[in-house]
Amino acid sequence: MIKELVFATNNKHKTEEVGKLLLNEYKVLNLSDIGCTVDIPETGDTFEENAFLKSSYVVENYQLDCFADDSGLEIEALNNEPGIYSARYSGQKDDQVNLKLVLQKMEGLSNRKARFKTVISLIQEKKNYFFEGVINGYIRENPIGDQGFGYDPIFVPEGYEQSFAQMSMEQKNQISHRAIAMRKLIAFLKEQQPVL
Ligand code: ITT
Repeated sequence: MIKELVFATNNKHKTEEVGKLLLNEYKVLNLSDIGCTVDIPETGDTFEENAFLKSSYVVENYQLDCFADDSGLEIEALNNEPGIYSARYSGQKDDQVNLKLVLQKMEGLSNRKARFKTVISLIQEKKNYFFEGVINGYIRENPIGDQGFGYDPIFVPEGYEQSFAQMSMEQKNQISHRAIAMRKLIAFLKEQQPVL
């Protein structure tokens, strides 16, 4: 029987990406699947703290083992902004508005270096484990592509010509920050249960 694993997220795109990566091993349940409609407060100062706030909320309120990711875009020329504020950089949780604000702040800047980062917190039998994934790239002058979410239309990974938003989910899942962190999580789970 296929096992279930709770992913503490309200973000449907994240659920879909991660669901594809765990396809053969686990059925992924997100917050709405377990009946949690709360937007868990992310009041930490780091990706680690925020990921842990989300996973521990589920453990405390639902008594279920769980993992959560906190992720974001770090732009060198903007002192690593938007970073942990990626989801609400403009003050609104609106991908289009946030992306436009980044482009506006980057106007005329020649250093376009950026990276996407994900930190996953997994809580299993009351113990917390972190897994990290990073992908380097650069910020385009203008958005392109209609796949993915968030800042995907302006992020081009190192060694590629296409933005994340021009890639299929399968392509993005080969290389993305979230996929790198998830592969570490999957390896960890497999080590514990070699039959997987
Ligand atoms: P949950 O907290 O419910 O998981 P969220 O969207 O609020 O969903 P985060 O707090 O981790 O997630 O914020 C991450 C933001 O960073 C996200 O809203 C995007 O704006 C951006 N981001 C993260 N990963 C991304 C990716 O793979 N592609 C594009 N943008 C991404």
